[in-house]
Amino acid sequence: MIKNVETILVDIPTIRPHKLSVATMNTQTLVLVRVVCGDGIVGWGEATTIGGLNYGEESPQSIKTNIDTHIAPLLIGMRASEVGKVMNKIRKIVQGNRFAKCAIETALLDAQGKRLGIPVSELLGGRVRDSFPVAWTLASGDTSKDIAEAELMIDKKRHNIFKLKIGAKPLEVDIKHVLDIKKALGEKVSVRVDVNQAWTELQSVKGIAALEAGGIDLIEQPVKAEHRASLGRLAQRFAVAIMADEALHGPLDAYQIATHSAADVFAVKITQSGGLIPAMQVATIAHMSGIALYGGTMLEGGVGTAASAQLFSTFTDLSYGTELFGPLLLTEEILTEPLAYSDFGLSVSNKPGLGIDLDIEKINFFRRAQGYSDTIQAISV
Ligand code: MUC
Ligand code: MG
Repeated sequence: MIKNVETILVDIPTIRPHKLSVATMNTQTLVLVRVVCGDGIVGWGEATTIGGLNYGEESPQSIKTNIDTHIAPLLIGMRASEVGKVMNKIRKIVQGNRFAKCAIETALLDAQGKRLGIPVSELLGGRVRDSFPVAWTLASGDTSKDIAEAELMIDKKRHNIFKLKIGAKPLEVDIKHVLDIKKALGEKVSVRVDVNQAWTELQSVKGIAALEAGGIDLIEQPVKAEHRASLGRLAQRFAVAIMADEALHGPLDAYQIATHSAADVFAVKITQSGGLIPAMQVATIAHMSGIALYGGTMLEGGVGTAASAQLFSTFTDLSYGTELFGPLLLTEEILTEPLAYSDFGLSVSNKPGLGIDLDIEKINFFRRAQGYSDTIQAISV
């Protein structure tokens, strides 16, 4: 039986300002969800977004409020082992709120994996890989700082795929920035860009032509999410791969984008899809339509990143790799044992559930004071 659902806002500074076209992040607010079950098992979930309401239509505060007020009461007393029934009830009664639903589903799957003694990947049909490449986002806003950062990552064998955040500056400035970085890093690394919807279709035609000629491998969400026909025209016009990110809010969008041939690659994100199961459906639609996959992030901390990793390990195609670097952008680790990054990739835990333990003291230190309870107690299972 589900006994208790708790949401915790944890503010962790980033290692440097992270500049996107929609926001500059100096802190990331993790929304952690802890589900306590009658059999003593505890499941953890996370629903992190980027920059308050800058990126998506859910903020850390709205996720917390909506879980506490509207979703948690639906769960209490239901059988924790019946994950499908619980999520079906939530999806029928609660409109929208994909990020909040993702956190709950993650926590239930973590608990169920622990109950059965198997990793979440095996609840989702089984992993086909134990590790995968992880890209790093260069977003300091300064070309020479970005080059130095990339070189350090290559030396440390941490990353050799780099995504550059552009769209906030004039087109010519952004293009020069990207091509200077590509020239400095050379042929051995993959350089990609994420425009985060900042360009019009005409700007995109100009920008993508220059980026393609300069050897850039992937163009992520150049135009507004709702301008699907534009995205499709760009995908058909250019040989360089065009990826849908913000346009992809779960299986229905995936189906519509696929039927309109409006992208070459999908950035699959568990929160944006509304949970691990809908994200798996997004991937299935991609597989069936010949669309390639990339494992995306909303810059989650250890919990959401571990959950994404469990899911992405089950994808038969992951040809563009992943960007599951969220915990590495933060100054503090909230897991007792950090996720295993090495050899330009991430190894997926094969311990039960998400395969992680949380550092309760650390969480209590960085937890946002909420008026009614400043600390949470460790629960031993
Ligand atoms: C996005 O739009 O893809 C992922 C990596 C990063 O730096 O920002 C996110 C969001
Ligand atoms: Mg993106």
